Amino acid sequence: MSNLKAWNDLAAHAEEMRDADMRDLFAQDPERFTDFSLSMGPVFLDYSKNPVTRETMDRLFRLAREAGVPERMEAMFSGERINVTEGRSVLHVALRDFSGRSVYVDGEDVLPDVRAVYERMRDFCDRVRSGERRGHTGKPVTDVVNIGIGGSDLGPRMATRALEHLDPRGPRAHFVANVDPMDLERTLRQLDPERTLFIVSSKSFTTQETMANARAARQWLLERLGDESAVAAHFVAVSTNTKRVREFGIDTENMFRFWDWVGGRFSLWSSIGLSIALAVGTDNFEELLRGAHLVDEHFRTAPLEKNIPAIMGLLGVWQVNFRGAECQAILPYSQALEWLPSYLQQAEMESNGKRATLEGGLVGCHTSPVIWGAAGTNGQHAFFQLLHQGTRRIPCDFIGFARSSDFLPEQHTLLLANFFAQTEALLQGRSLQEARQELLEQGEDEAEADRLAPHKVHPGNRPSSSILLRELSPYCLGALIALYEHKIFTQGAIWNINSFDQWGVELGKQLAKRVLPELEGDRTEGSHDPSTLGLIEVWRAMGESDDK
Ligand code: G6Q
Repeated sequence: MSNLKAWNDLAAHAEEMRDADMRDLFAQDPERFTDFSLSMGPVFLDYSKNPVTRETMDRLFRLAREAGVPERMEAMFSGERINVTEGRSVLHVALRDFSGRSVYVDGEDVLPDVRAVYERMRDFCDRVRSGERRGHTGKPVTDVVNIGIGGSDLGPRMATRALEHLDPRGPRAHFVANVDPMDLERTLRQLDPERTLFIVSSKSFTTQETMANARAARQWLLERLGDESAVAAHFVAVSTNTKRVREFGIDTENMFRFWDWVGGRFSLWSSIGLSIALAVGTDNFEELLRGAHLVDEHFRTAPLEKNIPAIMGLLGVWQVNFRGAECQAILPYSQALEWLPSYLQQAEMESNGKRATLEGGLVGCHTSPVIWGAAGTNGQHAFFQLLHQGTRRIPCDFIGFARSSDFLPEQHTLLLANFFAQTEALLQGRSLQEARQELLEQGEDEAEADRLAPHKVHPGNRPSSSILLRELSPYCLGALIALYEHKIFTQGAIWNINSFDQWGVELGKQLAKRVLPELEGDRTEGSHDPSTLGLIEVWRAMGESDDK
């Protein structure tokens, strides 16, 4: 992409913009907020607090066109195998397609199969939730445990935590991911085996952590219910791998399928979302899909100039490649979205943390920034210090819901006051003179004001985007997640990388398999680097010693 004309034009423009101050840009242009904001359905994006001008945006739109973003988007929606390293289509959008169109993979419409699985899922969830489908001893299900990791954990976990307040009568959802036995132990400790349903969620059904936790959970259940036939009532599987599910001992009657064209980190819309549907109900789950579909249609049809996810992607490219940003903060002003930063960390960094181009060359520019964040207002009392006064300028996404719930609505207003005030403070900052004046007004003498004022300077001119959604509903949440999915898509297309494979994750899976037999045995092979070899030896010694 650095050989594209638009890329070089942007580089030249970035030089001109190097010292641009957003406060001046606002002062010069009374229409700035109107021109640099967009609304679509329940979504509103304000990107006016980014260091861009009309010219910047025009050049970014040209870059998107030269890089072929619209064509790539069409290739995705039409089922082409755009995941070229795994030879797969990328069709999570098909899972939430309510348009009535067909979606073809190898000449076959996939939607009838999608609907059939979805109907089975609906029927199953409705029967569990109504108490019709019970446990082995006849008791209704009160607790659901999703055992999965990565994409088979973070999506369902994030969405369930965001929405579970909608149906307090639904079963409680628990999530076990880590192979650290503490994760499973802490969860099982709270559960009654007669009332617990385990969902083993794994696309491959070979993932070490998930299989270990699933085996241990089955053992726990058998020890308590004492009957092999209890497994059928208490275990279901979500996977693409029927053979492995059968080998594990789960009847495929109790299996919910999905397809290789659904990437792990994009799979919450598939039967991987079973825990969401069980916790909040199938109508709410469908609303989640509908919200995402709204954004899919927008992404596919809106011109780039009005296309919210495309603009989010382009702003990121501007920040990373032309303004030197190394990370991106995700700041949901919603406790319900506390898992969103972790979820987006995977979605963005696993998708676009790549250095090989589609053709196998080196990408030649930075790709995904480091994604991190936490729910506001908690973050304000922790790392916001660095956002305001640190040496780096970190682009921030502020996310909030306009409407409050019925519980303490005035406190919701307080939450949003913080949201808006933070974006303003990042923009406006506080000058040395202002800081000094304030100190004098507080009664400090001149010398003390001079001494303290530099510590109170906030440089301001720090970038943020604000996403305001109408309310914390499944529909709005679905829309929000899809916005980020398509932002990621846009950036991957511009960087000319494959956003849909994850070879870096695969390596970890292989390496652990190699080390395990050595730890289980009593000999360490010489085939490690000296540090790894040393660590294994120290581990053995520590384990065997009686020292405190
Ligand atoms: C996601 C990744 C990865 C994956 C996990 C779990 O896109 O591929 O996070 O979801 O490694 O894999 P399984 O679902 O196959 O257990």
